[in-house]
Amino acid sequence: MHRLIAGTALAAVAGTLVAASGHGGPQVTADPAPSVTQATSRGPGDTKVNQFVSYNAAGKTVSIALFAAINSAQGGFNFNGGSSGNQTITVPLGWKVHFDVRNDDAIPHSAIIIADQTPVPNGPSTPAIPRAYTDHLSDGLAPQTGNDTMDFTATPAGNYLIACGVPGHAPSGMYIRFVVSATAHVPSNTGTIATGK
Ligand SMILES: [Cu+2]
Repeated sequence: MHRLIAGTALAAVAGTLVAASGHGGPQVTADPAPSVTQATSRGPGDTKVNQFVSYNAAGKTVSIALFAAINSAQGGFNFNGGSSGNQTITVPLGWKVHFDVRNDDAIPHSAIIIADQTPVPNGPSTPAIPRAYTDHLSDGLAPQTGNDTMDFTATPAGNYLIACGVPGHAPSGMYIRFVVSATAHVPSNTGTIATGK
């Protein structure tokens, strides 16, 4: 009940902000300000954090579109514009997580969630959360058309990395941060995020 009340209040605030500023959508920037204030209503019960992340608070589900090499940041070695750990996706502990992973690049890429570690492994192959990795982990999803999904429950709480499993890519900067939080009430996405798709 607490979450429902908070969500309704935030939606009302977001609607007021959109109406006042005159633009029709959320702004995705590198600004680390709480992205939940940019949330706009997406559908019954759904809240959009930004163009990549949306969630259903009542159902405790979050859907994340993850694009490999969405732009030229870090020479293409990025996820949704983030690289070398400069972007963080946070989800509440116990929520159901759905990733739709797409490779926009001319070379193969993949994705896997691993424990936060330094240095990042050359060819990460051990998921820290069961089922949190794509097909073609080492040889990569096909250039430009490759995609796969990852569906898992966000547990245990902790700090993780979303890294490319193709050897050499993660050390080249192809990783962002993923946090399973025991205290967050809703998902968030902060740091360096692509402004368009
Ligand atoms: Cu890669």
